[in-house]
Amino acid sequence: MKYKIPKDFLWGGAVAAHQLEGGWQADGKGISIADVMTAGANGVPRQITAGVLSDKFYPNHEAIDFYHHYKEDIKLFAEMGFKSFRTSIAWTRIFPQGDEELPNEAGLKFYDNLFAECHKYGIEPVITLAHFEIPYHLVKEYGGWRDRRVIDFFIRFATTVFKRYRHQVKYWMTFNEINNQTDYQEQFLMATDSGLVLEPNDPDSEALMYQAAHYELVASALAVKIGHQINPEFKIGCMINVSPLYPATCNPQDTFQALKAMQRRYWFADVHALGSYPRHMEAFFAEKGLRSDITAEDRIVLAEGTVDYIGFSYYNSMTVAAQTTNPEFHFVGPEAVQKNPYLQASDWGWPIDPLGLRYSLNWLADHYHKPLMIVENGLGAKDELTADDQIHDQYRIAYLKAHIQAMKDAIEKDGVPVIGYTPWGCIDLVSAGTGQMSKRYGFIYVDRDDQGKGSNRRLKKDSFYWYQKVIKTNGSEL
Ligand code: BGP
Repeated sequence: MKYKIPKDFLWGGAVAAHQLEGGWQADGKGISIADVMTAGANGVPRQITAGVLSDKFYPNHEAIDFYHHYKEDIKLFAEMGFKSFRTSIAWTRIFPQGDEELPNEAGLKFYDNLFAECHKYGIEPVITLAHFEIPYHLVKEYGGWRDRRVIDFFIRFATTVFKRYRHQVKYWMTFNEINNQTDYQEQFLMATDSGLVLEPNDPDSEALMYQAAHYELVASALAVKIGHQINPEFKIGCMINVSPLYPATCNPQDTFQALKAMQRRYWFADVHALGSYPRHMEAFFAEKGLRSDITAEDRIVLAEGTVDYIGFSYYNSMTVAAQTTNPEFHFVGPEAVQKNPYLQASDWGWPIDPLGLRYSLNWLADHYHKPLMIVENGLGAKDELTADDQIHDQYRIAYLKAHIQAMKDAIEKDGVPVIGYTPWGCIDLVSAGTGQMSKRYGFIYVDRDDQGKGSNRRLKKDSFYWYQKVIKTNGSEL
């Protein structure tokens, strides 16, 4: 029998609470790390301010006001034929400060309503627990995930929502792109992944990253265990950013550098899926003298709380070359990354590589032998609105078509078990990396600009009708 995209395949779209909900103070919501991130631009980093400052613009505060538009938006997703909708539960709607004993009922109610609206159309919610949304109070008072007590606060949050939505939500993910912080020199990635707000070149950043990541991995494993007790039907996954690393040349030095870079970026998935640290990381910690607080009890938890599936984002591949300054082949970031002469790039400089998605799917299947879900993929691009309210986004269709074809090849020719595809930003939203609205991913256009001005009206792009057909034909017509 020929391998095919399964009949119950979870076609859909993905977003995150802080990038679209707005309503940053609605119904008792607290301030999250995303609420203190200013707008950046292409090549201009976002700043993380010390609290909310009155003279700064914070694009996530209002975002696209999904908080008040969700019924209209879900109706549009249903019209496209979505079977699933990936979003996150904003931690600060449920526990505004993060360390309270009791949850905020009004916040819980919002997600009751949101999930009911999804189910009205047969749309399965796929929920991320932590998507760059740690309560700012935990950042300020505890220093984010460097503090072991944050595990308990996270578990209280996870347990609360697992219980509340045990009949509404089946698919969960713990930490969004937990491995972004591999680039520990990038302040923004440390803040969004782990609530670590550090000075540039902080000499402790590497050690702090491994400590924070460990506590997150323990929290994730505990959540998996608790979730399965609350509802054994739950499918709880991890969420890894996958950008496969290619060697710049066939020089063994570059090839070995690429291998070490893969190890250094993807060990997080080993812990999530296999339940223990890979030996190459233990050896690396020993060699570097990095001594995190990792207890024997933690190791048991990690082994007992392995994930049910691997959720991952894929936007691009990366290419690396060995550096004479790095004879041990440690992957230390930007200086090793090269331009790939075989690939075009997006306007934001992200290489476009559909075969890299097939490569990633094969690599993940070989390593983890678990179902895979592509929970983010897409092209951030500038859209132009015509005088008669059309958006002819052929470039987006071309990108998605090539990537879905690559996914189909992986399923049909390579036998990779893929259970869903939720392209990123199915409705235009605030970019995480730049804070821009003009970096658009959606099938649905939202009339709002980088300064937060606009009517917020929703319009269907050409890609809306194209994706509708893809879903309707279960991927046979692209
Ligand atoms: C991932 C994040 C998303 C998202 C996406 C696109 O890293 O999980 O939150 O925004 O990338 O990135 P950007 O918004 O920077 O274009």
